[in-house]
Amino acid sequence: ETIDAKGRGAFIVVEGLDRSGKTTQTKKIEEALVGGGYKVKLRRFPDRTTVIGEMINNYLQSKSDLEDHVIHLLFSANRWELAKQIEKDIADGYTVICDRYYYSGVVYSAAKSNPELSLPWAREPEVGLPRPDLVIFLDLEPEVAEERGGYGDEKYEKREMQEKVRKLFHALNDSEEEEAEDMVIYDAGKSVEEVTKDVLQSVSSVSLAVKQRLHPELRK
Ligand code: NYM
Repeated sequence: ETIDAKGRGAFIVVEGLDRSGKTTQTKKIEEALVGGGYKVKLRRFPDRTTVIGEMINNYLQSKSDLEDHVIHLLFSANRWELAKQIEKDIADGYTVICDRYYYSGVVYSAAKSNPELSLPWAREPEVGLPRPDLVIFLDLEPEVAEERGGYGDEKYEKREMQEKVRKLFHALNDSEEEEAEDMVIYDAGKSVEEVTKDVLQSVSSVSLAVKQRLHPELRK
């Protein structure tokens, strides 16, 4: 059966700890999909090219200090300012592969252990953003991440914070929330080739399902 060229693209998110190989795997997914004849667009959050993205960048590089709720809302606003474009790309048939999304948004903020910024509070500003068809979580022990040449010197790139982030990603995956339905966890401690092989299995089946209209609409 021929596939309608006007079908939408899939929305695929790659999540994980710092140094888990997200950026490498995002590129591998892109190569595989392009090779399979899909139209692909890559995105990453934070998108540091916008005015809001610049504020986030200054915060991450400790050039500015922002109150916890403020930086949380800026990360969210950075997604909202690009949400319509993502929806448009998907409707135009592009498969959008996104390096981090609101799963990082929720988990990194909640990992600060600010009693006024709980996980449920952190989720609220994200409600209504386009929901991915698949979220790949690249799981890595913080010890292994450190062996991979250590973290950079941006905010959050410290062992203690990474441990909390990892716990919260797992908690989200074990929760009753819809985030849990979307997430597939892969062991990012394996070689790049092995991780790619694992990841591409999920990516291929989701891309095909979307192409065959088995996932009819992009959800919110
Ligand atoms: N981060 C990323 C957040 O705290 N909230 C968010 O919503 C997003 C998208 O930004 N340590 C954090 C996680 C990372 C940092 O990301 C920069 P990257 O992928 O290193 O550019």
